[in-house]
Amino acid sequence: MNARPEDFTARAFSREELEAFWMPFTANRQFKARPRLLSHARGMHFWTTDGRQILDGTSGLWCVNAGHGRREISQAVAHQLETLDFAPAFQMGHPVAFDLANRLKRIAPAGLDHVFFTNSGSESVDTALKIALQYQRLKGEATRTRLIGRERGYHGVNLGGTSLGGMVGNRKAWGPAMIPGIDHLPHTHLPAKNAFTKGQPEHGAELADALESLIALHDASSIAAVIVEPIAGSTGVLVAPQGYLQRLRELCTKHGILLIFDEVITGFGRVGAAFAAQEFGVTPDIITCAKGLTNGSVPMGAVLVKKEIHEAFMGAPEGAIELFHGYTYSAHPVACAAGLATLDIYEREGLFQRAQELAPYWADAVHSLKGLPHVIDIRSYGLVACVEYEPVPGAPGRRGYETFVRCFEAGCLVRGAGDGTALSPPLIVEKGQIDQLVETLARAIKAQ
Ligand code: PXG
Ligand code: PLP
Repeated sequence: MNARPEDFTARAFSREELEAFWMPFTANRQFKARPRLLSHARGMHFWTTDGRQILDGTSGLWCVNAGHGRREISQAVAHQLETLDFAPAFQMGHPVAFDLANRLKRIAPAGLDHVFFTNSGSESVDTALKIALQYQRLKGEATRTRLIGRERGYHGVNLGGTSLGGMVGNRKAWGPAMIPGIDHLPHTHLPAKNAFTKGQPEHGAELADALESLIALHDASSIAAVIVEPIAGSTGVLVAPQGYLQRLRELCTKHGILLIFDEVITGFGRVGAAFAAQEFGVTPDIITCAKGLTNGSVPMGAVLVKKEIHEAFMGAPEGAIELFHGYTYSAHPVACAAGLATLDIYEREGLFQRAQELAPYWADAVHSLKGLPHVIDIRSYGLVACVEYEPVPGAPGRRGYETFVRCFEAGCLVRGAGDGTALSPPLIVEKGQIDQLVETLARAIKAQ
C-alpha cells in the first residue's frame, strides 16, 4: 500500500492556471490564493503535490469506504473498459448491470428488490421523487403531489433535491425554480437535551409528529412522499433520535405516504450495516444511494425500490415504457464493474462488520475531545462523527473552516461542516489512525 517515490508529482500551478476550473462548493478565490492539491492516494492516505502524506479522515467526500487505490477495482474497471466501454441502457442491456442490480438486491433491506441506476446522489434523489409521484398516480392517487423534506436535510443539487433540502443557502438563490408543494419537517438537532450523545439521541422522537400536523393541514390525500436522511450528514451528522424513524414509518404507512431514506452517506457500511435502514430497523419504500457504491472510483448512484412500487409500474400496457426516465450513463458498464468489485471487497473483508466493531472505540476517541475550548457538542454513530464549536461572533463557519485548514496542514483531512468538523474515515481505518486523527484535531481545536 506504500506509495512509490515516483508517484510524487511535484507540480505547482500559477494563479492563472487555476482560474479555468470553476470549483464546486468551494470558495474559489480563497482556495486559489492558497491551493491544496492532492496528487495520489493509497489505502488510508492521500499525498499532496508537494509530497506531504495526509491521513484521510473523510473517505474523500464520504465515499471511499474501502480505502484508496484498491487494485481489484482498478483492474475490474480496466478490464471492463477493454471489454465493453459503453453500451446503451435504453432498450439495450449488458450483463454487468443485471449482476450489480442483483448484488444490491442481496444486501438491501428485504423487499427492496428493484434497482434504478443513476450517476450520483443528486440524480438518485430526483429519480426517486419522480418514481414516487408517478407511483401515486398509477395507484389512482393523482392528487398526491406534495413532497416533504426536513430542515437541515441535504438531498443533492438538482432541482428536486434542492427544493426538498433544508439548507437555506442552497435554496434561496434559486427561489422561483424550487418545485412547488413542498413542506419541511423540523430538524432533529436538540443540543439542549442531546448534547454529547454517542449513538442515537434519547430525545426527539416526537418531532416526527410534525408530519401529523402537515397531514392535518394539507390532508393525506395531497401528500406523495417524505424524504429524510437517517443521519443527516452534510449539515453536521444529525443522528435520528431513538424511535423517530419508526414513528415516521408508522405515520407514512397509516396515511399512504411513501417513505424515502436518502442513504447517499449512510449506505455501504458507514453505520455498521449495508444501510442505515437495517441498522435502525426501519424499512423505507425507497432508498437512494451513491458514493460508497463504487468506493467513489467511478460516479454512480442507485435507487432501490420496493417490490409493490415496481409492480405498479409493470401494470402498464405491453410495450409501453413504464418509467420515462433515465440517463445516458445509467448503468454505465464501467461504473457497474467498479460497483461489483467494490461490493466484493466489502463482503470479502467484512468491512460493514468492521465498522460496527470499531464504533465503540471510535465514539470513545472522538468524545475524548469534550471539554476542549469552544467544543459545544459531539455526535457520533458507526464510523461517522461531528465535533461542533461555538461560532466566532459575527463569523459563522470560521471555526469549522480554520480547524479544517489546520488539520490539513498537520497531515489530516477532515471536513468543515458549518462550525463543526465532520469525520468519516474509510472503514479500513486502524485504531492508531483513529488516535492520530483525534490527536491532530485536538491540537487544531486548542490552537483556535
Ligand atoms: N443526498 C445526500 C444525503 C448526500 O449526502 C447527495 C444526496 C448528493 O449526492 P451527489 O453524489 O450528487 O453529490 C448527498 C451528497 C459534505 C458533502 O461534505 C456531502 C455530500 C456531497 C459532497 C460533500 O457535506 N453529500
Ligand atoms: N442535453 C442534451 C442536449 C442531450 O442530448 C442529453 C442526452 O441525450 C442530455 C442533456 C442529458 O444528458 P444525460 O443523459 O447524460 O443526463
